[in-house]
Amino acid sequence: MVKPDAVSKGYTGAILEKINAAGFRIVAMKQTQLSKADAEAFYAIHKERPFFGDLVEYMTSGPIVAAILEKDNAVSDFRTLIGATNPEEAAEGTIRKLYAESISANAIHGSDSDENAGIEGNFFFSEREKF
Ligand code: 3AN
Repeated sequence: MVKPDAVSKGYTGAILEKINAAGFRIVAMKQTQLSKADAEAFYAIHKERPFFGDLVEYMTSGPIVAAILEKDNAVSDFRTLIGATNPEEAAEGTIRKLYAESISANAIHGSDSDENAGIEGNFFFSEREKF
């Protein structure tokens, strides 16, 4: 998911180019905006964290771009491509180093396991939207 900070600054195209160049295939993609209920459900795993309220507010603040990506070792390779959660700690050349503002407005989300990738893909897309 390209997050609101990156979409609003016009970084979507540059980020998708890096994703394509890294060998990911786009299975599904759309620009949409999360409701409060959507964001609370998507980040339910973080609901006890002190930053949950701010995270939901931020994730609903503007459009996001959701995508399903396919590649061998996709979860791990995508996390390498996006860099550390905190852009100050992200490696040179990673998407977060290049495009993120801060630990909360950090440009992009990537699933942390194959299981969650399936759940998160189904959150945004129906079966007939996956190619
Ligand atoms: P990642 O997105 O790198 O997997 P998670 O899953 O630990 O990181 O956190 C989910 C999201 O919550 C992050 N992308 C970030 O926007 C936000 N977040 C994580 N840690 C913090 C924090 N310490 N302060 C503010 N926001 C945070």
